[in-house]
Amino acid sequence: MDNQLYINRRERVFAEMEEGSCAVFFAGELVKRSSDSTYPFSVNRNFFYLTGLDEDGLVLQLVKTSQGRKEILYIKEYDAMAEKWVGRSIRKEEAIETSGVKVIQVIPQFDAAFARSVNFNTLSIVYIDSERFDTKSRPFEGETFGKKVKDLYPGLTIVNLNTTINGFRSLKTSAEIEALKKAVDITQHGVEAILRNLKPGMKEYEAVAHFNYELSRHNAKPSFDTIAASGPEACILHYVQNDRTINDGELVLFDLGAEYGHYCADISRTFPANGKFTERQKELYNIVLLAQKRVIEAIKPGVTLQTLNEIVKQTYRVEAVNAKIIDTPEQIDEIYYHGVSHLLGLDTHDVGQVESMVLKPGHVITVEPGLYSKKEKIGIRIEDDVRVTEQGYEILSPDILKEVEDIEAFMSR
Ligand SMILES: [Mn+2]
Repeated sequence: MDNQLYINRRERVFAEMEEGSCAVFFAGELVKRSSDSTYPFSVNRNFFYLTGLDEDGLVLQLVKTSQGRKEILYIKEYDAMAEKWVGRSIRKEEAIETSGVKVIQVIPQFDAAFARSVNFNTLSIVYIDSERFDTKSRPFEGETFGKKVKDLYPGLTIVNLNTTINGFRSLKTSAEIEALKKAVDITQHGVEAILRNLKPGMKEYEAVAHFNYELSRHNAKPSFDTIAASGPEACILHYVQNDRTINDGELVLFDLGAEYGHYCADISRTFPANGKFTERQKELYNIVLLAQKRVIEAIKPGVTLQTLNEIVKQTYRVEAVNAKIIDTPEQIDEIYYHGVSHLLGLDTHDVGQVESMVLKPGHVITVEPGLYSKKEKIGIRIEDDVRVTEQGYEILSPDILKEVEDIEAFMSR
């Protein structure tokens, strides 16, 4: 993607800012794992969205005054020793080329530069980007920065732009759709590798290894911890132990995805370990598939996620009772206990979602009904990634096997 994309996105942020203000965004820091090792760096997705840059420590500052607009990017100082040990950091020319920001300074200058811009530009508002999902987790850099500014400059107003940028991110451009399709395509390679190798007696993690191998081959990594849940474990929604032996006659539920260029695929499939569904497994599987198809067909602008979820429940109230999975429609919560959709993008559970969210062209959502019968030791989930278009929908993952006949035919090869 060329840098005009990022310039445009920052323009949208500027448009939200008052005159006499600045906005600060952080790429994030490396997180300590143990001793001298750190977790793999994961860039703040809003920072990446605004700059296209993926390196720890970077800071973006946007200033809007009566004199005009200024963009400054702070990168690492050249450090010969660090380059020998951990590799080269981004150079000024590369940062300009990728992000389109023209003024580049080094990170140690940021504090003084921020103080100067507050004093000399007589700023009254500082915009931060602070996200928090619970009260206990480690604060992100935007939150820490906001607290510091409040402490040092009690007269300034702090405004959080997180929801605004999340709103921008929830509507995808065609370049983003292409990136998602690429992630889905790699995921399909991984799923087919699983299907070629799946057999009774193997450990769940062995099946996952085939998936991971395909991802690595395509320079991708998993979007999230892969779920490979056989038999009764499939009733646990986020089962990631993956250390059980897969038995003959069981179904195996896979929930997985490739992340490519930071865009995340999220696919679920449920396969028979020995390559052939039993009649009962087929019966349950096709109920989930029916619900999934009904939901997909209902997707168009104006529809809410709640309505989509209701389609799943409506289907189960009839079909699950007919199939005697439950006795009465009221027992549906025992066999289906999650939502059918979430947004997808730079995050697997992408930002910008609220319960009552109304679909618009450009939204990309998952469609993932599940059905979990503890009694029968069966868990089934079928998940595809779908883009909302002007008229309706486009399935981004149309070629990943999901019909019973197609799965069985593929596995018998
Ligand atoms: Mn999902």
